Amino acid sequence: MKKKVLAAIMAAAMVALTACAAAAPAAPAAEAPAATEEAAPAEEAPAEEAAPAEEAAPADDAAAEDAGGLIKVGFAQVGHESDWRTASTKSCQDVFSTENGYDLSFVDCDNDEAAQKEAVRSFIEQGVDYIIIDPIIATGWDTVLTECEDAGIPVIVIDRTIDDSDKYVSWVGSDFLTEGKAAAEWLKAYADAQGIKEVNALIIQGTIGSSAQIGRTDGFQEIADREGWTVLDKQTGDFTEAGGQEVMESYCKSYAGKFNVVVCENDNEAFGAMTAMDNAGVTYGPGNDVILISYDACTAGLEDVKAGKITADFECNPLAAPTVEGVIKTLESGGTPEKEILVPDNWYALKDQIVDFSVDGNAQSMIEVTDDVIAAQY
Ligand code: GYE
Repeated sequence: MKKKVLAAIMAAAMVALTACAAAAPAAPAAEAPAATEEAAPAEEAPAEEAAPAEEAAPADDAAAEDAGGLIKVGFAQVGHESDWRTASTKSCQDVFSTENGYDLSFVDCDNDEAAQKEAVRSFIEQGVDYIIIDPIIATGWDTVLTECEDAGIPVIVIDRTIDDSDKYVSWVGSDFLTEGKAAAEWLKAYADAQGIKEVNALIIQGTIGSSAQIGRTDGFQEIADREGWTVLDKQTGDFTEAGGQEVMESYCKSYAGKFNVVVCENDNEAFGAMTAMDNAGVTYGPGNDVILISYDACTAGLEDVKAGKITADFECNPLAAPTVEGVIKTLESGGTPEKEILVPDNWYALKDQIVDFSVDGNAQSMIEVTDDVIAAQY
């Protein structure tokens, strides 16, 4: 997929993202709300007293009146599986608040694809003005997006991509393939600098079929193939700490003494993998048995980089909501937003683990993790 960066929008988004990053402390995943439908507006319009039949408002108008002039937005969120997700939810709830002129109907879909489609259909029934979807998996969307189109409700896709339908106005998210390639290109440069000749890697994947998993796995594998590295195994940890721990426990038994790189496709999986390696007596981080690579770079992930546990962390920025609001404002004023809007990411390590590398010929820079960097992170 070809990604287009719209300089003007991104410049505005960067200001908003920076402000948001400073303002939004990360909440631990454990504190994430359970799968509930929050802020669902009242289903029925208050009955207008003795309104003559011919003046009765149709259902859609009644719904609009309910919102009291607010813009009604339905957001079908993936779930609450990670620190990243918690930050994404908080960012959307902050941006699409009543004070900002929105009536947000938020559904935590608890990583359940069927529940996510149900949520979208419930938004159509409610007659919302806009639907935001963070698609759990990348395929299976055309039917429900056609229903949104038929209802005249614009859909904005956030974070993960929809790969089998183009019936949405805009997608706002990160380039997961580049994240995967960046992790591998960094590893190549770091291994060379350390005189490490062989790479025997284990990968703990995200939710299979999600575009975040597909991009990170494929990007890493492409460079691994080019370099002739051995990828011993790939299994999913479903982007959760418990999943990461379970997969790593089994890897520690099956591949004892055979691996020197572990790639976790998000920080929460890395937290679980570290517990499993601790229990198995495997050491990780700079100068130890295993080079541990992770994605997301949430606050707790960067703290583990600082503590010399995660060797390098490849960010995925969850604060896309201000950019999504920009898309809605463009639509409200009759404009046409960009179809694809990229949220930029950064790569993080301690000073001694920072090496020069490029991705697709583009030189990359890394950010040294310090207390100030951690304090400013989501
Ligand atoms: O990396 C992970 C989350 O879709 C990019 O989903 C997101 C991923 C993120 O659960 O932590």
